[in-house]
Amino acid sequence: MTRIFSGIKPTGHLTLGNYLGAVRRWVEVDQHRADALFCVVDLHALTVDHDPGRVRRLSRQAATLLLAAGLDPGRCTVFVQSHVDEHARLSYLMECTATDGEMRRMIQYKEKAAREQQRGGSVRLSLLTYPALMAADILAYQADEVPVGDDQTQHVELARDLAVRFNQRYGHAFTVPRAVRPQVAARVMDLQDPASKMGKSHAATAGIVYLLDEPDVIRRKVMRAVTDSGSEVAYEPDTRPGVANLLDILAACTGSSPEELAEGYDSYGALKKDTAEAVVEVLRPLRERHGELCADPGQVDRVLREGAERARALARPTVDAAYSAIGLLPAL
Ligand code: AQP
Repeated sequence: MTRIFSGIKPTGHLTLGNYLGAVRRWVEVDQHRADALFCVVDLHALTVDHDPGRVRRLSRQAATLLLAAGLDPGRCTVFVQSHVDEHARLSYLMECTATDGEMRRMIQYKEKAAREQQRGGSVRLSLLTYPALMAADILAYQADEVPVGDDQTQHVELARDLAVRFNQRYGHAFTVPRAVRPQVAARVMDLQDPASKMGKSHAATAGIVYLLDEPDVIRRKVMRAVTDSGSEVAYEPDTRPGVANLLDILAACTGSSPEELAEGYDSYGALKKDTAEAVVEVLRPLRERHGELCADPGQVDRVLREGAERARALARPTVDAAYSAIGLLPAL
């Protein structure tokens, strides 16, 4: 059976981008067709300036939202990365397999390092080695597929390269994974800055729809979305990214194509109104279920405990074998 691994970072409240670009597919497709592991990758949240209490709260919230969105622990494994030591153990072997140049070429590293420096902060070493940990996340489970949005495909490519290199040097240890991207809404853009993706860790929040935003807040954010100077609704992502983003979001929420939708509108106002309502409706059941799960915290605890146990049992033999293959003396 195909094995899938994917993760979500507790660096902020989950957004519509996370949902349309990743989580919805995990729920509707991936957990039904494969042996799927979904992980709150909390170690990755420590690669930039962080508040310990906030990371803990966001980790819990992310896990609860994944269940609220419809991940079913009877069908898939939901767990927290730091609960399974094998991620950090294997990450070191990946650092010993990757080169400094490969890490520095990563677009996300360059962007985030620049952001940290602009803020006057220093760049953590773990930001540079982040892709080694991500490769470990994937390879520890012998994952065949990694469903990700556009922003993460470069990291999955590197994980592939590291798997191939390790296998060639030390004997077959890892499945070589591949990135799988959703057809629609692979990249949801910020409503106020359609040149940037809607990212949960961004400081300016007016263009970001959070999964737990109240319906009226969602409506306000969508109605205030930046569009373009023209007035005719057309799907032209390169020249009119603001309108294209709204059409992509509406298409993802309604299962239509953005080009077809564009033909049905003659004003930005009507497009925004329908987009806002579509987003509110898509998120409504998720918000309700989140409320129910918060009232029963024992249920989330149980899912995370059992998820970590299963993940550990899957990862340990692979990581032990990799330790031995690379030349380390097995513990007695
Ligand atoms: N805007 C987006 N559109 C489509 N997919 C997205 N994803 C994230 N944003 C969008 C996908 O959601 C999954 C989990 O994302 P993540 O936690 O790795 O990244 P993030 O939400 O983008 O978090 P940050 O902290 O805001 O990100 P950065 O690191 O960019 O600062 C992934 O499959 C991702 O592709």
